[in-house]
Amino acid sequence: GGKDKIDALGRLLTRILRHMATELNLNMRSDGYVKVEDLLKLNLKTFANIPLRSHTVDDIKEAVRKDNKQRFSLLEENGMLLIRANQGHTVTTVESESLLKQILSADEVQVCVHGTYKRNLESILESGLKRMKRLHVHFSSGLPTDGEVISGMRRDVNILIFLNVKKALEEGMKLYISDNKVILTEGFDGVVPIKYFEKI
Ligand code: HQG
Repeated sequence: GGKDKIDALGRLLTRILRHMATELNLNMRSDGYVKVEDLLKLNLKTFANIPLRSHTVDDIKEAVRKDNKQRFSLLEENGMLLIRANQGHTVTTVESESLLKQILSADEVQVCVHGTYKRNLESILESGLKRMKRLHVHFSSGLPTDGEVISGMRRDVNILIFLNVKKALEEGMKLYISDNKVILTEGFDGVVPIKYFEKI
């Protein structure tokens, strides 16, 4: 039905806007925005097996509006509609400073928590939190209550690692916040060392 179609479109948009811009030769700005009209010309199908080309601008707007983690932003500029993913990128076209707002004081942050899994804990305690394939390590700026969906961590995580924001900022770690309130950092060379963990 219509919901599945939009859900499938949203998932494809996530993949394209976070991971595929380079290989698709998509013109992406340093703040992550691409033209919706360029997107709609791509020769790809959603997992509902519907060609991207048969979707409309209104479908895109609906996918953005209905996304449960507010993964996307729309921008109208010079009569042109642009779209971006708010976080989660692996493509190096985007720059932290253009995509995100820098956090300058610990007072701006109530909670900063990374969600992960027991199977990763030993390795994390050995080598710190790594950004892995992404440009940033992801943290949520709030805690999930009653299985509620929250941007910045997956629903099924079973380990929470809290960041000492004050110490991280004091020692020069750059922290950023995305439009959907995910806290992001490159750490130091892609790693958040364990001395910045507050509690687990
Ligand atoms: C783990 C989803 C072993 C890390 C979520 C995570 C988030 C280590 C995985 C967003 C490690 C990386 C990002 C180490 C980190 N040893 N494991 N040293 N350091 N890890 O997908 O944070 O639904 O790149 O804990 O909700 O899981 O896609 O990051 O388990 O917001 O919008 O390595 O993706 O959002 O996995 O998820 P990821 P993530 P969306």
